Formats: sequence, structure tokens, C-alpha cells
Amino acid sequence: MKRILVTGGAGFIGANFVRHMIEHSDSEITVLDKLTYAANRQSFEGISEKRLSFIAGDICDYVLVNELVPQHDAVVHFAAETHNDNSLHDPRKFLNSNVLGTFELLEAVRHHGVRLHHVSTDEVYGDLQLDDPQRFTESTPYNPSSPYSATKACSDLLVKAWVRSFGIEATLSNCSNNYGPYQHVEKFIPRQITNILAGAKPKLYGSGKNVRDWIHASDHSSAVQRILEVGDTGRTYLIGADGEKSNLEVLGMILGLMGRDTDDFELVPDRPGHDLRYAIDASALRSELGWEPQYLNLEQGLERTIHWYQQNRSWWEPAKEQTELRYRQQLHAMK
Ligand code: NAD
Ligand code: TDX
Repeated sequence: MKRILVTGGAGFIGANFVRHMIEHSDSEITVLDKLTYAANRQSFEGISEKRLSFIAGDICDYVLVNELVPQHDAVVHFAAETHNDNSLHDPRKFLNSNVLGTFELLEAVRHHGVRLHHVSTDEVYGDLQLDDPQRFTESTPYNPSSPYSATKACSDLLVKAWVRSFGIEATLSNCSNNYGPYQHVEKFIPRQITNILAGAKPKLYGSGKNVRDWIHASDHSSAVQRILEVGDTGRTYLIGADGEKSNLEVLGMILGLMGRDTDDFELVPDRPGHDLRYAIDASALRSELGWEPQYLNLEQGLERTIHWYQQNRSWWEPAKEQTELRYRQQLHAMK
């Protein structure tokens, strides 16, 4: 697969994927990204223009999508509105980009006969109890909780329907919570790291008992590459790295690694409808495609991530104030 169109490549995981593919393949990449608040073109610094072209545009733009898709051997679809808290306050954008945008891409790959990989989330399965011995598998029924996860579930179902009804060549993946460099400061881990760096207290929702199953974005990238290269058409692969931790535990690690007391944070009101626990069983990906994650120790991965945010203040500082203002406005609207 020589020419790959990466939608949403200026966002967190898309940028990590582009960097991964530049290093681990000889593909030429085109990024199509609308440059929403979540995008950052600085994430491409240092990448040669011979390997990467950038198009600022919307996946909902029928004309643009139909011009770009046939120029590529595959589309890897990351573009989406991705933040649960935002979806509770302004869901319309989520319907447009996540559902209608995916529809436009599906129609384009159908008409032009191009391979698609659709990137999705474990949140489509809803949540698990803390003591449930089960983890999500590809046969877990869909049961999304938030407007964000409902739109991602909808986009997954569209892809499955286009495979069955029109025979498009597509694969899907549902991944657990990612962390690593280039993640927007609205998300849990970078928000807390940058709060500490900016002299503010970390903010923990509710009791902090909620569990997330953390995977480094470079491991997500290597899994997507493997699926793209050898995955079976029509299949869904769950991606995870056995990284379950409560939010309180993760925050404790960040505080400890940054030389603070582990109780030096603020409890803030909980997210409405807050999913309790996510957990992925990725054994099919490991046994069938031979994929293995490289980051097996969350504390070491967090240490590197903290170092990255310390060294790259110019990447995140411009978004910090606006993000915290948005959080204060959302809290006010909830009262
Ligand atoms: P992000 O918010 O950091 O980046 C999303 C990117 O998509 C941004 O650059 C934005 O400008 C672009 N975009 C949004 N709407 C667009 C549109 N209409 N047209 C073109 N570009 C558009 O998101 P992320 O965390 O990198 O997530 C990427 C994908 O991975 C999403 O599909 C998300 O559902 C999925 N995912 C994320 C996680 C996670 O932990 N972050 C876990 C599993 C799956
Ligand atoms: O300030 C905070 N304090 C806090 O306690 C924030 C921003 C979050 N949290 C909690 C809420 C969640 O339990 O931390 C956990 C992680 O929150 P987010 O980073 O908002 O991620 P989450 O809602 O779990 O969703 C993420 O993983 C799945 C991504 O944002 C999604 O795009 C992805 O699909």
C-alpha cells in the first residue's frame, strides 16, 4: 500500500500514526483534516514533504473526498469529534463529522474501489462493572452511553452495512484509551500534566474510581498498520494492551512522577452518564495477526509522556487557557 489517505491526521492518534508509518513503511501519506480546535499542524514538524502532503478540508465535503479518495490505495479514517464532555454540550458537530463524514467516505471508497480502515473506540460497547470478570470482545453487543460514543457506534454500523451490502473492502478496529505525545490538553492525562506544569491543581471527576484501559498511541499505530496490511476484510479487531487502571491510580502516578504529593488534586463534579469501566480483550489481534504492544509499563510510558509535555510547551500552551475556560463554562452550564 503505497499511497495512504489519513483522515484526521492532524489530531492526536492520527499524527502518531503518520509518524509511525513514515518510520515503519515506505508509504506516501496524504492527511485530510478540517483543522478543528483539536488539530495541531506542529505535530508534523520534521517530516519530509516528499512523504507527507497536507490538505485542509472536511470529510463531509463530497467533491473534495471524491477527488482525493481515488488518488490513494487505502484510506485510514481517524477524523472525528472525540471528546465526551464536548458531546454533552454540543452534540450536533458529532453527528456531522462522525456519522455524515463517515458516510461520505464510505460512498467514495465504494465508488472508487479503495480499501478502508475505520478507527473506532471501545466506548461503543458501553461500560462494565468494576468486578465484572468479562472484557469487551468483538462479539460484545453495542450499548453506547454518550452522544460521542453513540455517533461512533453509528459510524461502525454504517461501515459494517457497507461491507455486507456493497462488498467494500473495509476493516474496523475498536481501541481502548490512548495516551502519549501530541494529545490535546482537554483529555485526562495531558490535562493533569499541563495543569501541574501551569501551576494549577489536577481535576478528578467524581470519586476517581472509574477505570480506563490505557494503551500508548504508538502501540495503537502499529496495530492499525498490521490490520491494514494483513487484516481480513469485514473483520473487527479490538486493540488494547491490558492497561486497566483507575483514574485515581493514574493521577497518583502522574503526581508522584512530577514530585507532588499524591493527594495534591481537586475533586470536581462528575461527568453526567460517566462510564464506569472499559476493558479490552485483544487476544484475537495478538493470536491471529501476531501483534504485540511495546509499552507494557504504564508508569514508564507516563514518565516519557510527562517529559514530552515538559519539552514541548510551545505545542500545548496556546490551547491551554481556552480549554480550561471551556471546562469552566461547561461546569457552569451543568449547575
Ligand atoms: P483528536 O480529537 O485528537 O483528533 C481528531 C482530528 O480529526 C482533528 O485533527 C480534527 O481536526 C479532525 N476532524 C474532526 N472533524 C473532521 C472533519 N469533519 N473533517 C476532517 N477532519 C476532521 O482525536 P484522537 O484522540 O486522535 O482520535 C482519533 C480517532 O481515534 C477518532 O476516530 C476516535 O474516535 C478514535 N479513538 C480515540 C481514542 C482515544 O483514546 N483518544 C481511543 C479509541 C479510538
Ligand atoms: O479532567 C478530567 N478529569 C477526569 O477525572 C478529565 C478530562 C477526565 N477525567 C476522567 C473521565 C474518564 O473517566 O478521566 C477518564 C478519561 O477521560 P477522557 O480523557 O475524557 O477520555 P474518555 O472519556 O475515557 O474517552 C477517551 O477514550 C476513548 C477518548 O477521549 C475517546 O475519544 C476515546 O474514544
